[in-house]
Amino acid sequence: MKELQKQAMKVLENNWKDGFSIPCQNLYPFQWNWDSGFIAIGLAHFDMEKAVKEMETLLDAQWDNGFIPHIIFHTESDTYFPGADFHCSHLHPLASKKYKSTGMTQPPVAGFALHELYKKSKDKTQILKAIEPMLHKVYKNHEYFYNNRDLHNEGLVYIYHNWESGTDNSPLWDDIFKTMQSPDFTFERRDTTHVDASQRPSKKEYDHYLNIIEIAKAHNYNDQKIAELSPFLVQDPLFNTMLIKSNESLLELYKIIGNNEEKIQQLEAWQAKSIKSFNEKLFNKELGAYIHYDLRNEKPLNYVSSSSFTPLYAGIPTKEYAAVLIKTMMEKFGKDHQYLCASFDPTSERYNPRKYWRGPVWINVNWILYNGLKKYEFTQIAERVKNDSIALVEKFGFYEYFDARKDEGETGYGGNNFSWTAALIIDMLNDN
Ligand code: 2M8
Repeated sequence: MKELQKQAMKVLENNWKDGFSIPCQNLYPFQWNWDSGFIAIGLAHFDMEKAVKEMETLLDAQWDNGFIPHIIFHTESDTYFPGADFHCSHLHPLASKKYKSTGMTQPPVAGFALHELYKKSKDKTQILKAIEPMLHKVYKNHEYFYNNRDLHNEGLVYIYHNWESGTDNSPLWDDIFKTMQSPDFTFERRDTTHVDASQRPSKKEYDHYLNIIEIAKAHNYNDQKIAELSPFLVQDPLFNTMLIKSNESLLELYKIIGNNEEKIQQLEAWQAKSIKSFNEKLFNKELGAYIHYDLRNEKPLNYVSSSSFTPLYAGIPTKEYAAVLIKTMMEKFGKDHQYLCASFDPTSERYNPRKYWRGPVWINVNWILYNGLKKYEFTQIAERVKNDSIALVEKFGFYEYFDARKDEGETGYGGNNFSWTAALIIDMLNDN
C-alpha cells in the first residue's frame, strides 16, 4: 500500500467520532451533509462498517418531509459559528426531534455515495441489505426536492442560500449580494481563529449569509415562503448535477433490488425532464459552459467556474457539448502553469487563487471532474486531474484547498488533515 494512502487513512481515523466524521478538527466540529457522502466513499476502501454508519447517521437526521440538513450538530462544541442556537431548526414543524441541525441543505450526494459503497463491497447481498432502507430515505429526499424546490416544474431545483451550494463564497454570488441590504450583525467569527482570515469570506459576506437565514427563520423555514421571499434563489449546475447523478444511482440500485416499479418510473421521469431542461436552460453557448441561473432576479449568471464542468459526471452533456466544455476548461483553467481545476475562472478579474471558493483547487470537485472526464473518455485530461490532485497533497498535505498556480503556492489553505481530501485521494489512488 502506498504511503500516501496510509496517511490518508490516518486522517480519516482521527476525524471519526461516534458514528460520523467531522470534516476537520476545530474549524468544522460537526457532521456536514456532502462531506459525509465523500468521506463514506473513502472509508468504503478499508472500513465498510464505518462507511455504512457514516451514511446511516446522516440519514437518521432526515426531517419528516424528506429534507436532509446541511449540518447536524451532534455535540455542543462552540468552536464554530453559526451553531445550533443561531440556526434553530426546531422552528420547522417537521424538523428532526432527535438532532439539532441547520434549516438548509447541501448538494445531494447520498444517492451516488450509496452506489459507490455497493460497487466497492465484496459482499453484495450484505451491502444491499444495509443500504436498502437508506435508498428509500434518499428517494424521499429527492421527492422533497422535486415537490418543493422546482418552482416552474422544469426539473431544476433551486438553492436558497450560498451555503447550500457548497461553493460558499464563489464570485458567482457577488451580483446577488449587491442586491441585498444586509444589517451589520454583531457576532463572533470562529473560523478566522483557526484559519488565516485572508483565505476566508469577509465580514460583509457573513452579514449576507446570516441575513438570508434570518429571513428563512422568520417564516419557520417554510419552503413556499422562502421561494417567495429569499433574496438568494439560484439554479446551480453543480447542485442539480449531484441530484441527477444520485437519481441515476437510485435507479440502478432499485433495478438490482427489484420490486420498486413505481419508484423506477418516477426516477426515469425526473431524469428525462431534468436533463432536458439542464441542457436547454443552463448551457451558455457563447461561454461554452454551463452556468448558474438567478431565479430571484430572472437572469443567467454568466460566469465559468469549476461547477460549470461537473455535469460531465452525470452524463448530462451531449458529445458535442462535452467537447465544447473541454475546450473552455483547457483554455481557461488548463494552461501548463496551472493545476486543474481552479474553482473559478482564472481569466476573470474576480479570480482570487488564495481565497476559499474564489479560485483555489478543491479535491472533491476534482474527484467529480475526474469521474466525469473518464465517463466521456477524455482519458488524458482525467489523468491530469487525478495526478494534479495527488501532486498537491503530496507536496502540501491533506489541506482543504490549494493554490491553482504551480509556481505560487507555499502551503495548502484552510483546514489541514481534511477528511474529504483524504477520502477522495484514497479513491483516486485505487482507481486505474
Ligand atoms: C465549507 O462551508 C462551511 C459552511 O457550510 C463553512 O465555511 O463554515 C464549504 O466548503 C462546504 O462546502 C463544506 O461542506 C464545509 C465543511 O467542509 O465547509
